[in-house]
Amino acid sequence: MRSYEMNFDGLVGPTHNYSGLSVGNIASRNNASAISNPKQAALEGLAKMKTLADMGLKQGVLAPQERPNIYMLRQLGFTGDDAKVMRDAYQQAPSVFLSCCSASSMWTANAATVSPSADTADNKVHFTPANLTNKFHRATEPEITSRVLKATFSDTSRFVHHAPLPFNEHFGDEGAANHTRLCANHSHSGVELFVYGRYAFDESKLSPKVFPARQTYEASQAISRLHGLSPDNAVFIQQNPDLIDQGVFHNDVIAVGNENVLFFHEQAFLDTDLKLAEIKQKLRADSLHYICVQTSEVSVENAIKSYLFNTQIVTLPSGEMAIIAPTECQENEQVNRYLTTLIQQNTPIKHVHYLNVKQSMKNGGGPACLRLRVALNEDELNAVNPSTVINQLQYDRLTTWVNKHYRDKLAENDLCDPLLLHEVRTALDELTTILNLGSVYTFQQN
Ligand code: SUG
Repeated sequence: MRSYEMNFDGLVGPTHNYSGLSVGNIASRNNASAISNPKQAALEGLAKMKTLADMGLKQGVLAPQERPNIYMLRQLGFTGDDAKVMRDAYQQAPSVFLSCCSASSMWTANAATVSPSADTADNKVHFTPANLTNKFHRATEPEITSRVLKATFSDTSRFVHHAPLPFNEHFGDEGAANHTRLCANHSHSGVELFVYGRYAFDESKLSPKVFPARQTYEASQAISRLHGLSPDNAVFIQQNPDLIDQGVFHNDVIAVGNENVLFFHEQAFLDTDLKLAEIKQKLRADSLHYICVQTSEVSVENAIKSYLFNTQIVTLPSGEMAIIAPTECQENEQVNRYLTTLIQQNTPIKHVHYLNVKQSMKNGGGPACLRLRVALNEDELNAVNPSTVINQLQYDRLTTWVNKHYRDKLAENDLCDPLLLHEVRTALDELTTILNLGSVYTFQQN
């Protein structure tokens, strides 16, 4: 049976804003307090999904979350009606309030880790929502993420949904942003690469000094156990801690894989040669392409600024691969030169497409951050909630929905406008009908 990679992009939520919440993520910190345009952000995201669908790729969408997160603010002691909760929180604890307004669930690379049925012991697709413990604004995502994933992949005979790992930094898990799968092609069992930033239970090991390592070795190991992977189809690699300290807060900022291609910066990992040899030995694929970018070709600074590695490498229906890059890669002289040369070389990557996702990029989220990869065989594909699949009809409906409900300007003090919460709930209520999700939101259940 044929298998495909399907990308599920996060629909940008109506409160998309710049609050500088992510220490270690340079773009997020640099754009703190900038005025955002949620409508443009959501339309850029939808245009990206439509472009990939039009290229003949399987494309889905995952719903955003309800923000401001009134429930969390109440849990933290704010009382009264919703308007009072928002006003008091903004006045008394502005940083906490802003954390409860983030639309960060849009970066679905952090929604979960997914292992395809070709790799797992029970031949089912396994999902573990990421606990995202390192950042408070992100640690509030997993519960609704889990509901959205279950509403998207509801067939329990094919899809297994695990609980997030324990909510503790020892098991800090950032999902697929630190997970790549290599395989001869998607129909074959593969080798899953788990990239972690530190060891939680062994302080003698190397770890970053300036910025946090969000993913632990122990978390990656737990996911691989839960998903029923055998030691033959998992490889654990430590991220270079010096790069985390330079702003590489997830592995997908410095490496990306697709089928038999691993595209990475020479400084991305520790023990690189050893790990590349282990992958080769476990994969047993006839052809494996390691595309290692030298520092002399692209500096780490330019890689971070342009998000060269936060690109998506996709296999086109023709069998050739294309790289989907943010326009920042085109605008960066060194990176543009590199990509122009890359597609002429003897690798499967033959095309480069530039997409504008600037609203997301300003928060440190490139094309690859916006998507969750799910490799599915034809039967599994048919079991996906069809309303979450992007085609012309759903694209048109979602575009109309965004234009109807989203603001085109959001400054910090707009976030405590009680009308905003009303707008968000009205929009999300309508969205659950468009995507046929059922009542996934808490406000729909009360
Ligand atoms: O977790 N930014 C996100 C970006 C996530 C990118 N994802 C991947 N690399 N896969 C983060 O740092 C910024 C929000 C703010 O500052 O308002 C933010 O959460």
